[in-house]
Amino acid sequence: MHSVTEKTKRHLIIFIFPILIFSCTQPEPTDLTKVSIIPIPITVEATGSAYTITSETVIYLSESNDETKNVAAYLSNLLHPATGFDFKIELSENEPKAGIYLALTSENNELGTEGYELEVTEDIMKLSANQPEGLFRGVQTLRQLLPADIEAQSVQNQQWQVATGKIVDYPEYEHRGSMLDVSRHFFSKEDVKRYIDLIAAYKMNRLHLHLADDQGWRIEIKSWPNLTVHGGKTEVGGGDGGFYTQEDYKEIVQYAAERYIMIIPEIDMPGHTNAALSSYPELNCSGEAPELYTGTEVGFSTLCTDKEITYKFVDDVISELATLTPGPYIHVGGDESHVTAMEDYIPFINRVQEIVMSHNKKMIGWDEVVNAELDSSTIVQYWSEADNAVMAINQGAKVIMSPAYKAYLDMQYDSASRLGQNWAAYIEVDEAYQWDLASLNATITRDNIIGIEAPLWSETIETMDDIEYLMFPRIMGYAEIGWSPVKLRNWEEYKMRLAAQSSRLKIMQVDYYPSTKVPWVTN
Ligand code: NGO
Repeated sequence: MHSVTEKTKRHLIIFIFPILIFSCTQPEPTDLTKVSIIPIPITVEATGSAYTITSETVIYLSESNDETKNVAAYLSNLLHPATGFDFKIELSENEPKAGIYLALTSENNELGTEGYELEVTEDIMKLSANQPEGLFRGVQTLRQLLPADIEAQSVQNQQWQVATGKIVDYPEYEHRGSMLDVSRHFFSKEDVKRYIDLIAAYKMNRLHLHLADDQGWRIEIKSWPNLTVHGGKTEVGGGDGGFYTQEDYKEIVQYAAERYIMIIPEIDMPGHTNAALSSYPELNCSGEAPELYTGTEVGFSTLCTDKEITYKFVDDVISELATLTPGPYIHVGGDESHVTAMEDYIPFINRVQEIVMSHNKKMIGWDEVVNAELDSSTIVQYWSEADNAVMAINQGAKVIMSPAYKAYLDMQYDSASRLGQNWAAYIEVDEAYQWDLASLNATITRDNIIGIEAPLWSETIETMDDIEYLMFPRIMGYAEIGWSPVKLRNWEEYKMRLAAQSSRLKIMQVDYYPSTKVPWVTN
């Protein structure tokens, strides 16, 4: 199929021979179609030769603005530690003869805002896209085309070859993300940044932060300071909690934006609110504040839905959050409000939806919010009841797919997993991969789905290593489910691509779960 023609053979001799003389490392394979790329691109054509990045390589930009310069700097920072090269970044409106060329074009409509085209010859590596965002996604592909050692943080003495050919690639779904629960256990700003880097590597574009729950309130709200002073003090198990100041939060939002990832903040209500109720007695129907909670039960707390102060509170919180949030969404939770009567829950959600919209944001809620009267701009996150997702669609709302039995990153892989829960399912790496968003239910069709989100709830996890163990390798499969069309996805083929990622993950120091379902390749 991808036979090496006589011409490419000659090229191989001309180009690889000098390399063999000057270095003792083996050249990388030069068949672009054989390189493991996750998520799998739409089309890949190989031309059987190689481009080599050297200390002389220049990164050229077709247009110089803050965003393109940012992508070029990101690429240069990515390549610098392992290569040791200091890349010059230069403007070149016309295509240069050699080097790495990041070009904005408007020639290819099918690429949309996130798509890219990568053309590699022996002389030039040309990445083109309609938007800087597409260039950024393309850089993630480029990264996987280089030897795994490119991820090393110290200089590696080897050849930096990329197989020649052409890739055209764009996402299936607009919304591809993960959720991190920073409430049950608090994770530092640095951990969140690493989380962002890890999902960015697989072209995800959303990070939903679960910022408040029974066990902790994690975002500074200046008009209600006790939420963090008191409500952020602890976490599951009784350890020190923590919270993000608004400055920290802005830094996270900015860091994510530089990687074309939208932060979606969530304040869960009216249930899952013990930390808030414990911080302000007036939010309780009894007028008395409960103790802080460090267990893992759910469904026991509720805001007092018929007190006016409750809506003042919600409006203040959403107002500050909306100001901190450049993206269009505020997530208001709405799940498992088991101690809120349905006749109180419905008007509460209706009113909260109005508040969110009054701050020019769109509401997202867990699937129970379908019991209320949803605005057509509201998005429903399906996690528990398919019937709720169907009700959402019947109300004209779009759906984010996070069915717990398929997409929850906190589910154990199997009964021996050292972390996680199993109330929804055990989710092995193959189970996590082998499903299609638009085929779970006859009513939840492609048109009604904006994408996928894989939530990582943190009842059982405390450190970045713990996060990585539950996250990897499943997150790579979820990224592919969101990015690649279903007709290109097949477990038997995917597991080989995944297996080939193991040295890369090791060099990235990702503490992944070494599932026996995957024939891991260790160098
Ligand atoms: C449920 C619950 C969360 C738990 C999680 C654990 C939703 C939307 N509400 O998902 O509070 O942390 O399960 O898997």
